[in-house]
Amino acid sequence: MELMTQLRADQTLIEKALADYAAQWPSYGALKDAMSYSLLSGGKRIRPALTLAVCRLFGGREEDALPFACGLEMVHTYSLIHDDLPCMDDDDFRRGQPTNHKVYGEANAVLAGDGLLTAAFATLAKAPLPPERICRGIATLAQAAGPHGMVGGQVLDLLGEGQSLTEEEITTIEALKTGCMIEAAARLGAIAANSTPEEEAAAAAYARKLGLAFQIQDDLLDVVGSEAEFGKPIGSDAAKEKSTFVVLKGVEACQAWVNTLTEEAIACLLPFSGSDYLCGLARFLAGRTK
Ligand code: GRG
Repeated sequence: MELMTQLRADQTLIEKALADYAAQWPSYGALKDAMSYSLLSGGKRIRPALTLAVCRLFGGREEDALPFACGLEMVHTYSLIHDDLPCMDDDDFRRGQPTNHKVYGEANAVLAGDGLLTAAFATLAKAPLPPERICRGIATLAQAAGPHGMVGGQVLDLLGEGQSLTEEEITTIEALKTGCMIEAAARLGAIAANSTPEEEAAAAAYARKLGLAFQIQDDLLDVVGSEAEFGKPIGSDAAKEKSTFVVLKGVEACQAWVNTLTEEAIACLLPFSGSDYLCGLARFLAGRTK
């Protein structure tokens, strides 16, 4: 299937599954609305699409990977809600719409994030897989999302505001904050497919390169992107005096770096037939504008 056709089909599958999970949440106060507002508000669904694609690459069934994919997207959504809070990045817009706390208030936004984080693991637990693989999936996501991964990266990111960081320090922060979840997305697909350890390692290596390229592209869009497409004000990193790859290396060097990392990501999957979609996805993300 052509790249965009497959990506749209994956996004449609993921949207439907997420909406079905959301429909089951209880309507206590604003909780269901606040959780659904951010979960169903036009994310690109790159991480869950990656989970499905890696599962297919290694001969697995989409329906086995879908609960893993959706759970991971719930964790991603919680992280965006909390990241936007006044006590963190204090952002008013995300995906072109007011942020969760702007609509529902801070307490509801905190609780919507907490609800999504918890519901995520219940969702993984429902995967139609043997218990041992469900446990590996849960452990993989917990490792990536928690103190060893995204939460750790967020702490370092907040500490780094207003500081001039080295390339190594920025790389560590971004690998933890963004990279771990993208790597987990690939690993979850491999686990759902019951891949060999070598296959999972190759998918993880691809995802690490992809994750770094994704983050650099995000930094680039904050400088040279269009606010209408990016969905939030341009220049917010500079306003917060954040050390980013673009501050350190400049726009042109970062654009070249994204292209190099993309080709390195693709090289990780060359031994596997049927990797065209994932190769195309890497090139598509390198050219993304939102
Ligand atoms: C609050 C524990 C905690 C963590 C927050 C993910 C994160 C950590 C912060 C987001 C900051 C940010 C903008 C990072 C750049 C890369 C990134 C994660 C972008 C957002 O992901 P997309 O582009 O978002 O996949 P969509 O809207 O498509 O879901």
